[in-house]
Amino acid sequence: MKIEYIELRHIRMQLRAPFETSFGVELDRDCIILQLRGEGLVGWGECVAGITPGYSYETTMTAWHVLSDFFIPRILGFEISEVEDLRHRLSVYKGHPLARAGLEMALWDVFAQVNRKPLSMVLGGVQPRVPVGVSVGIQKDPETLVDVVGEYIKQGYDRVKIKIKPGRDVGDVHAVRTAFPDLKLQVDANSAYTIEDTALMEALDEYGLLLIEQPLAEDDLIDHGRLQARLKTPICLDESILSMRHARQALEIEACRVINIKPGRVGGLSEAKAIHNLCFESKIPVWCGGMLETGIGRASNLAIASLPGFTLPGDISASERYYAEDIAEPPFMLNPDSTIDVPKAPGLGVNVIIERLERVSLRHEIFKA
Ligand code: OSB
Ligand code: MG
Repeated sequence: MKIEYIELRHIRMQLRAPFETSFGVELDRDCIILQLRGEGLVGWGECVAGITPGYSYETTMTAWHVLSDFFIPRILGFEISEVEDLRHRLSVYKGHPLARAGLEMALWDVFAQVNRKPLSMVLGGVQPRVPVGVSVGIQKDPETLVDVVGEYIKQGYDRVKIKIKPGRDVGDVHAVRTAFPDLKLQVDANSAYTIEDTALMEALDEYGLLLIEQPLAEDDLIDHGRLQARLKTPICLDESILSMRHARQALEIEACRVINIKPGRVGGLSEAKAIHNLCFESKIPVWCGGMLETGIGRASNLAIASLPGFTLPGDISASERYYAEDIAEPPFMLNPDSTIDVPKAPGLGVNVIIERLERVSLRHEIFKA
């Protein structure tokens, strides 16, 4: 298939509620939506790099630069017959996994449509619906947090993740655990601690948490291994795992017992699948993380989360939890058993509403072969 046309759009979507993590507060969500055309078909991708380098060193602007100046020229006008061709052509460049993954998603969408199959089936998915939870940002105080968590439980979420940071950790966990003794509860520190905080992690270890996500720095597998040896609670790595090799090495030194797979962070769905396969063989449970995606990225997350090793609930919540109006239809709804259905239509299986997309666009650029 010859890649004839690629369009980039920097969009900004207003979040229904501010989302606070250890690296900052987001009031709205920026990302890049990619449209790729070839063989008369249109594929969509979402690059999840945000406006600040808080989660990753990549930002919406660096992703725009790397996509338009380096990645797109490597494939525009070229014959790409499978996703591996794209990966190979981009392999001359280092890093920038979020940018890479956005482009790869659009290509997966087109190829799945060529085969008239839903993306989940093309990836090897087996689950028609996937277990999901909700990721709750840091709130004004622990009382408010308990109210917010209670509201999500009422909506039907049976697993809740709360964000923690120094000063807002054991107290918040204590409050939520006391209010909801049987809740499947987990925490995410987004790398806000160091090995010096081991005593604090040991305190969290007493709350029956499902897992503790990314407590230490992203480039610190060794100390994660030391910390894991001291805890009953599984450590789950997010930011530390950028590739299949990182996953293998993390498991080898027992730096974690669970992995959060985000296709963006690892450079695309292919690498995400490879990490899943490794973990599946090693009996390491995985789950699909989220980056506050629009309906496009959410459809892709549901597709990968349908693979058999995704046994823990993902950070894939209903569309209405994030945005008043999404750019794709139909919206994803929560089932009463805390699951979301995997799209069944060919490709990503969602319809992008162009008029809504244009309304949230800050900038767009078209590249033609
Ligand atoms: O660390 O998992 C994270 C959102 C943005 C950046 C990083 C993270 C998150 C989330 C939100 O936790 C998950 C979601 O999309 O619901
Ligand atoms: Mg995380």
